[in-house]
Amino acid sequence: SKSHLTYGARASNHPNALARKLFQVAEAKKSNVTISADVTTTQELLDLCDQLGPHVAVVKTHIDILSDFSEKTIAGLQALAVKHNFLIFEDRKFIDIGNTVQKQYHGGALRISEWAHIINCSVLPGEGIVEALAQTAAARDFTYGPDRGLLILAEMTSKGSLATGPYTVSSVDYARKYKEFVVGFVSTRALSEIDSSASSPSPEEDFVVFTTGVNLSSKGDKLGQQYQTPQSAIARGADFIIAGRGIYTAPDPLDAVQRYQREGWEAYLARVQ
Ligand code: 5BU
Repeated sequence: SKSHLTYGARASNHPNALARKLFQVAEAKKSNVTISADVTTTQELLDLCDQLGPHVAVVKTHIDILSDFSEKTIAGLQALAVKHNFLIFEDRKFIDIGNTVQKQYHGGALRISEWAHIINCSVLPGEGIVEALAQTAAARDFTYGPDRGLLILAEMTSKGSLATGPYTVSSVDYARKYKEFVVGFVSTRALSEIDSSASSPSPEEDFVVFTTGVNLSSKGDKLGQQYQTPQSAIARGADFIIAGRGIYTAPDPLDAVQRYQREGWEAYLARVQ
């Protein structure tokens, strides 16, 4: 695992353009925070991104929960991503046959491939889903540049999650097989030690770990969400911590995001020392 190295060192060595950008942004802003911006109107989303943007590396969206998604949503998000130097991750969790996910990723009502730097998918359908999304991203590169990447949903934070065991191992196998497009995982820990019958860790591999379910003031919610702190997530291997309600429902979200930024950065510095 490369998790003992600084983001700067990982940025300079990484073969994937999007992974390099992620690490560069983290280093430049001294932030490994991803805000999960789960609000339901365009105005709330853009206000939140403008207010918290200086303190986060990534904004994670669920674009289908907006009641008023439009061209304004996309244009606004893209402008704020440039203004505050953050990347956009649409947490769409694609999970279908290749032919369907290509249509869900590119075009449709949401036009995800146009504005989301990062997407994620489950490998429950098998490796075809990864290949299909990679093809679509490659085709779009002619227009939108090489800055598109996929995270494989290797584990989930909810109670009783079935994304464990052989499912998680296959997630790692497919990430290694499609490493030009797969930048890493959504998981609760680093997975680079996994050595399976289909794949083994290689010395140069450097998958980026995003960990959800991060909250400083709660242990979980009434619907099965389970939380850990920034410190514990990063000690377990998270490169980017994802927090939603812990930040945007705090009495003062700006103060909260700065607290997550500080704790996340201190935990990172402790890990790379
Ligand atoms: P919260 O408000 O910090 O609990 O929001 C967590 C976000 O991360 C929310 O958008 C979920 O859809 C997302 N999530 C998660 O909570 N757990 C997972 O395993 C995955 C995504 Br994958």
